[in-house]
Amino acid sequence: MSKPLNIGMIGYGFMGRAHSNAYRKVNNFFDLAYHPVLKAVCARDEAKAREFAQRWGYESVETDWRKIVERKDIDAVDICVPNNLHKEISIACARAGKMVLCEKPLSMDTAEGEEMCAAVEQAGVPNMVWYNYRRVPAVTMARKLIEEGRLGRIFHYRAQFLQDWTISTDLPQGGTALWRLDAAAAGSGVTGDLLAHCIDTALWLNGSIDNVTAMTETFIKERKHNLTGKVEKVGIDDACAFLARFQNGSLAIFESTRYARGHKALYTFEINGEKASIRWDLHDLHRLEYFDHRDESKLRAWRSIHVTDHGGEHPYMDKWWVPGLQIGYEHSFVHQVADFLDALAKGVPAEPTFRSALETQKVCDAVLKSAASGQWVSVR
Ligand code: SOE
Repeated sequence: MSKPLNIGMIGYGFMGRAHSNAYRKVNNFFDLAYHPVLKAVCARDEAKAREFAQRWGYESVETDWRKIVERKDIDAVDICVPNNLHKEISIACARAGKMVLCEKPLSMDTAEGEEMCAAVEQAGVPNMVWYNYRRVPAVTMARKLIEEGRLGRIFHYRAQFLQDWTISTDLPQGGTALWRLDAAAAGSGVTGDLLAHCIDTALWLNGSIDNVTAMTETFIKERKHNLTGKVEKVGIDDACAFLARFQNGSLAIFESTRYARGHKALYTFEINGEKASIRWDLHDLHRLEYFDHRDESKLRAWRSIHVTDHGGEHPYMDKWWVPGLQIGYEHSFVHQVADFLDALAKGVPAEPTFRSALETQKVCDAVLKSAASGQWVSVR
């Protein structure tokens, strides 16, 4: 019999749905010592919170997040609200002895992130940040191939995250669904929202980054603000590109924008090693492209591995359908919950912890600092 883990969810947007779906599905597919119980969802708008609770099966509703933190019947709090609220809620949860699962990015900046790490570590509460792309089976497999030494010495890391949803000058900033355009709520634009994903994956696959040089641009300088009703200066970066040097000596180039007409969520990375290369594309997320120079020369080519096989060789896939049948975006969240519950049972940290996610925050801060100064900036 698995033990209940009572969840309090704060926020009910896109990520509230992705995480709720994961909590509901996880025990249908994974054998775990715990099962999530959807105790309460919290949102300021009670009617909307009730509608969400009914749709996803939450037992109750709160309209003040502090109530979730105070409730004795909640073990773990899931924070799915804009970035400017992550710190206050996480620290309150830690002080109340609650486990914390926080949506990415960890915080508005490194200084806030440090406080959050101190709070969860002092309280000794399990904590994790939702960098879900690590749990796409093809991405997890990329890590296995690198760990096995198949690529040899790494020379290059290349990542992009391209979108096109903010090109219209009429799009307002601020408020529900549009807080990602408001610097006061988001902290930054594509750097904290999209490059944070690329950086988290890169640090996980290729180790630490030493220094960076970056450029950012805000193409639309003013937008109406939904909360004030006034036209206000836009404070976020619409696009950001940076060069980086990894501690292992490899060179990297990262690019992200919300102005790449035609691209909705094109997250890609490519890694070139001495012996082999790999590349991955979110739009084809169940495939891992692999080139191995050690192959017989007449057969040497990029192969496209359909990461759907069983037998433990293709990560997570033995938990799903039969070999050859693929899974999608939402499953990365199911895997992250499964790993969290498994780690909880074993009494070990679930990655990325707040402390690991702080490394991504440090790189984001260095990138923004470099873009402002025009200088190379050290991450340390
Ligand atoms: C932005 O459009 C966004 O939803 C990010 O906030 C998510 O983290 C990313 O996974 C997809 O794009």
